Amino acid sequence: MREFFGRLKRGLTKTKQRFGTELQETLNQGVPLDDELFEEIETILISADCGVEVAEELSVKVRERCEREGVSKSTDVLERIKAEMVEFLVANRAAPVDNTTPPDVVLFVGVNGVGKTTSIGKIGSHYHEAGETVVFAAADTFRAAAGEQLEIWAERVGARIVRSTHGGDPAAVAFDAVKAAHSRGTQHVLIDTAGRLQSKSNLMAELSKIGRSVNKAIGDHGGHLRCLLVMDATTGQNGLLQAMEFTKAINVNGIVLTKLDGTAKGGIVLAIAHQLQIPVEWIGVGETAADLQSFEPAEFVQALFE
Ligand SMILES: Nc1nc2c(ncn2[C@@H]2O[C@H](COP(=O)(O)OP(=O)(O)OP(=O)(O)O)[C@@H](O)[C@H]2O)c(=O)[nH]1
Ligand SMILES: [Mg+2]
Repeated sequence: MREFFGRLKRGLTKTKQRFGTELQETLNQGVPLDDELFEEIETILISADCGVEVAEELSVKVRERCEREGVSKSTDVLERIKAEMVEFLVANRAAPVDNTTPPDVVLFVGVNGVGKTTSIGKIGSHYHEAGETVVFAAADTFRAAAGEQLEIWAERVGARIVRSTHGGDPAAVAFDAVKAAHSRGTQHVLIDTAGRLQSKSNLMAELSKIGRSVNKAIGDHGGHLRCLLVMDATTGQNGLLQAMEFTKAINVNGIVLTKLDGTAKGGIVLAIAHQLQIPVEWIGVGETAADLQSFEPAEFVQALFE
């Protein structure tokens, strides 16, 4: 548990310096709780990529909470900011995964390079360590090296993998992986997809086709399809726009937010909650399997200020 929190804190160092430290320094000066202070708080929130609307909303809520709770010293405001941030994030929390009808089939989508394949490897590792069985489906048949990359993760993690030849039909790979899970009683099917095809409409059409194919495989034999959108935290507001392209085309159930260790703008977590209204399920705070953690609002906020 401590180890887990330590990694989270380390991974959030850049954001912590930008966000946590700046807020703390502002509030530690013992300044009056006036318009100027709440504007300053807003500015810091915006600079951490929370987005203007979230920054305004949070700042208003913090101010109201301070009044309600009779806070008179600026040094006591930080606890209220933390509380409002946690509340904001909890409101958008992920529903528990439906384990009643295995396999849990997860389609990973997102633009190229965001960390889909790596996240599948890491999440597979989490399940494996929890004693659960996993099969990977290499449904990115577009990029030649994609299958090998997933194969390496499968070996490392002790997962099975279903592959086809380069240029093969991704929907068929996904179908076969679900069938394989049925026949072996495997609990999780993690499906890797291409980040880039000839065009964006091709990509969206292919993802829909994979979804239909999985649902056909689930058929009478049971299972549950979810789609996780992988986003790169370092791409900030631009990444949000790209994400919206996906959510318009397909039904996305959750977000995997990678590379939080590489950005000082971890406020993007709040912007996602607000703009996409899709829960963040996993966050990536580094390169190793243990650096992909399930997202817990209270821990995340705590790590930003410790
Ligand atoms: N620092 C850091 N690097 C990460 C994280 N997640 C992924 N990466 C790195 O990001 C790079 C791209 O990851 P991939 O998993 O290949 O991305 P992808 O989405 O599968 O890319 P395509 O298959 O080309 O669409 C790799 O070098 C990963 O090691 C993270 O949380 N932190
Ligand atoms: Mg990939």
